[in-house]
Amino acid sequence: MNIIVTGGAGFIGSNFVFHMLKAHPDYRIICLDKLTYAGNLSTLEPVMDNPNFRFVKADICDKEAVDKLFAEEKPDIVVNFAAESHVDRSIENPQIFLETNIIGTSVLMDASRKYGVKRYHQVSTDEVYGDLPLDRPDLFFTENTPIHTSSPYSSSKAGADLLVLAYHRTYGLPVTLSRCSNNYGPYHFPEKLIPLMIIRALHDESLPVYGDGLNVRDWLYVEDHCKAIDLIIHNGKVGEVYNVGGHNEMANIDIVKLILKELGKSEDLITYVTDRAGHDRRYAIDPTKIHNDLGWLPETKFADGIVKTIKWYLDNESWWQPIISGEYQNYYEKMYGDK
Ligand code: NAD
Ligand code: TDX
Repeated sequence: MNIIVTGGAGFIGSNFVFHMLKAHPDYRIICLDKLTYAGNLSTLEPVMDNPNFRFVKADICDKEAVDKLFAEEKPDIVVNFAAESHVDRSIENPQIFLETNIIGTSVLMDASRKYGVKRYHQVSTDEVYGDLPLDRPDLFFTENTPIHTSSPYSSSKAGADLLVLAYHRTYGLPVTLSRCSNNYGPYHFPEKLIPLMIIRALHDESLPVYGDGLNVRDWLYVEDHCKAIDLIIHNGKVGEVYNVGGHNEMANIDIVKLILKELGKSEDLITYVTDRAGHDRRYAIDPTKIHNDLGWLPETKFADGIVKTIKWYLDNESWWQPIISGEYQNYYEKMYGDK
């Protein structure tokens, strides 16, 4: 089985590459990644010499490069993780989100049609459903919740989702789609809430909490997400959407306080800053469908996962230290310089 994994040098994609090489030692995994600021080749170092692994640096929007790779590898399955993924960046510069997340998806699907790929899987997000009110804890996102986006990021992901379902209906492309809640774990890029707070707390720097800090996210350990995708590409029904989440809702401020407690740092580091524009209030996934149809359940409890994650960042400074320089530093200054 040949599987092309796009965005495999990023957070979830790299964890998926590791998972697949371990769970299916007879599969060949080909990672296609542009290595944007969020892609890190050092992450994939442990598998670079694996004969069942190949890395190719290319842009999913580059038709020629994508066509060449599909012609060479004749993939059975394509799993598309490649995306611009940070909401705050999409507010600063929406254009690249439309290019990568929508045009890139269409380029991959055109190649999948041309080369008779047996399954095209699109990795999407719960953000396409918009948000839920804080005072209605009885409400959850199901696969039938209407698309109702808030940010340029979520709109670009929703655009891609609609295109994926249209390619299935119009051309009969055998697609599946997963919409996952917030992931956390190793190799999470330090612009996102959990790694950002861990690293800044370690440096005794202020921790920028947006708005009142009461926004709720539904956290899932990244390995559990990878297992869900593995199940969907093998046993999921073509044309279907699967929500992936762990019933693990937490307010941002509680996560920040938990990190400070684990690191033995003072809550005085917490600084409330200007809220994110259009900030979604609450995400909460109903994972009944993937549980009933495919037998998936999250295995890592948040209390254990967050401790493992903090320990990983403490043990792997050599991974994140080079990242928090250069381009990222410029971005950071722009975002937080006046906050
Ligand atoms: P990430 O930003 O950490 O990694 C994205 C990867 O895609 C990087 O390696 C980057 O180099 C690559 N990439 C970007 N543009 C590319 C292009 N044009 N061509 C080829 N490669 C390109 O993202 P992530 O957090 O790992 O998210 C992966 C996917 O999962 C995304 O599609 C995202 O929308 C989705 N998702 C993420 C979360 C989350 O909590 N992180 C939750 C739900 C869904
Ligand atoms: O400095 C910060 N302060 C803060 O309060 C940052 C970076 C974030 N936040 C808040 C905003 C959110 O309510 O923390 C929450 C989580 O923020 P992010 O880590 O940026 O994630 P989010 O916006 O929820 O989106 C994530 O989950 C869904 C991923 O980045 C997306 O790619 C995924 O689709």
